[in-house]
Amino acid sequence: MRVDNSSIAAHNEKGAKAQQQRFSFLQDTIPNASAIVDKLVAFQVAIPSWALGTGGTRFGRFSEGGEPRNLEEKIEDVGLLHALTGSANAISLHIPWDIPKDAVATKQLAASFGLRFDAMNSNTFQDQAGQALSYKFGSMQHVNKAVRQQAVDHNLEVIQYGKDLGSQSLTVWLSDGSCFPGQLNFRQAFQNTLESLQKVYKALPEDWKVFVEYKAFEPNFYSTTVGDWGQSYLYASKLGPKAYTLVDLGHHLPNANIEQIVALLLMEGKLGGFHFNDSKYGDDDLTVGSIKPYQLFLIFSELVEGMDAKGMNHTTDLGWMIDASHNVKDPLEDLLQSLDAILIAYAQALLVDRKALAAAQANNDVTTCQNILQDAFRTDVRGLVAQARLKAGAAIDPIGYFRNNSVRGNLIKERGKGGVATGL
Ligand SMILES: [Mn+2]
Repeated sequence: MRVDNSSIAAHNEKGAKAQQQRFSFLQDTIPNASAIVDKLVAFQVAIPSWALGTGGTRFGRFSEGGEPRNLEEKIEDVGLLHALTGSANAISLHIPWDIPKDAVATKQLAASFGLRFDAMNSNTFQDQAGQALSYKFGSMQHVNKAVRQQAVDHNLEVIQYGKDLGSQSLTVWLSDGSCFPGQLNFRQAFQNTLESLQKVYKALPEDWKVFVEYKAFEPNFYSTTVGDWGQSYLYASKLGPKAYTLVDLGHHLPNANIEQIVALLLMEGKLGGFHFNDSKYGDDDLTVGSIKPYQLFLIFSELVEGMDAKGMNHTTDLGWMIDASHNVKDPLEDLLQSLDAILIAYAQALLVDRKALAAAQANNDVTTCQNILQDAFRTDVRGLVAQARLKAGAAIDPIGYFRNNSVRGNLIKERGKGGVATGL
């Protein structure tokens, strides 16, 4: 389904007066309110194709109904998110779940919603029907050269699909590792993985980037071959200038200082992008900002400071993506909340008085340092984010629109109750 502009205009008309009051108060109290709104309008986040259906656990899955049944419907759903928020102008595909039958038509469909194709994702963490060799004991790290080559060939195929769609990056997340001590020779596993990644890197088009995503544990529970940012940084450094580390917020051990990791990777020019989500325990795939909003703000604060120090473009110089898959919420509502949380944290980071913070740091005035950050974090910037949506022609209140216009009900009517998105 497509959201028509007139229904958004009708929705906004109802909320216009309250929003105007909210924004004029913010303009009076925040010196650069309009400049922040412009930055929020420009900021875009990619939606992964696998977040559009209800997620599951190994215990069960409870379908929401009206879920996208194919690639075209996934593109429609991201088009819907983009129409309602103005901040989701890209979709990230996963191969083999999203193989386009006709790349030209797929590209045209996406463009009709104002969407482009973000990073392509390969999959060597599960076996596909008819696959010659198994990834049970890893893919790029595998002791058998033929398995490693199969994983390389799959990634080359993913790059080709991406080229056809106009994508410019490949994300490689490997589940490779071991479940028991002694199972793996760590150095050999690293070398095998590096050699495999080098073959993929060689096939990368000139204007592409490859993101090496790390994860501390799961599905392997003793060692992971790309287990943390240090290991990812090693691979990315050895591969070359087109290789970067990708930070997925849920892929750290508990209490990791992610903001510091981000600051150092940025400093070294090796931070490629982000996967947003939140967690209480591990890789819980909860909505970004739902558990630890202050951490999200601190991460954005480092990103803004670090990117400004390097003269980077906030919107285009890093890859921004949500990576979550929800069990108990409507997936589209969850993504609307995610986009909102990301923009709120970004807006708060833009509020930080950098000069005052640098002066307080130089004086070892720890109390003032903390106050400067918390002043920004405790500012209610929701009116700025809503103003950005209004300016972009999107909905002041996306979830309000979604519910009042019975979007899920219409999707169920169109697609049925039992549809399951591919890959879930
Ligand atoms: Mn991820």
